[in-house]
Amino acid sequence: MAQRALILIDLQNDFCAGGALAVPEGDAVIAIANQLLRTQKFDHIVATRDWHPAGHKSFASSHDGHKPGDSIQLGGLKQILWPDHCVQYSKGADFHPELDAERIQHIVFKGTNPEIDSYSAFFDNAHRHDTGLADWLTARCVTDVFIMGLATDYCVKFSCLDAIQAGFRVNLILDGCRGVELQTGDCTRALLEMTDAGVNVIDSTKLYLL
Ligand code: VGL
Ligand code: ZN
Repeated sequence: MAQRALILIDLQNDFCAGGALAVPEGDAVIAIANQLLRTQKFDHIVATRDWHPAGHKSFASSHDGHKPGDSIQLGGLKQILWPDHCVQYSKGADFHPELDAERIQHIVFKGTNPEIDSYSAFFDNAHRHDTGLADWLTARCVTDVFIMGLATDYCVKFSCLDAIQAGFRVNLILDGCRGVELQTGDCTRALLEMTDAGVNVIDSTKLYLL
């Protein structure tokens, strides 16, 4: 039987208020995640955690003369430099304290290679290292994934695009997402890219009708 998975992207302290890479209104999605976690609508629940070693090359602090928001070339790819965030075992890398994390069955730790960033739940940004998530889902007969979290214009977007490529039916839970919006319009452009690729955009309230 076709199975549904909820995939929660990076619901971690550093992306919420007071965090190192706080996403505007990031905290607002925690309550939505909790409501979804308490429904019986999903057969499987997965969460990602951004999980960088200290000195990760996506950190501006790892590059002399650069500041957060700058772009550089890293391993042949464009890399936006970020403040130090989600450092392994730090408080900032923990799930938000209000997230009802008990029902999460599988956690994907990403961004662990210091040389390359990894926005997607499925692959690093060069598409070389596979996190194994697609296989994990396929082994459980998952055909439909429901994705929400932080941030719309980075980890959520790349996770949705990779999920489409991997052959899943992909639903983006829009009210469960917030974006960094470094440039005005980034979230809108990300949404267009996702819908163009075949992502279905829904609201969490619609899930109760499934
Ligand atoms: C993210 C920037 C850097 C995200 C992670 O979760 O969207 N963005 N690392
Ligand atoms: Zn990161």
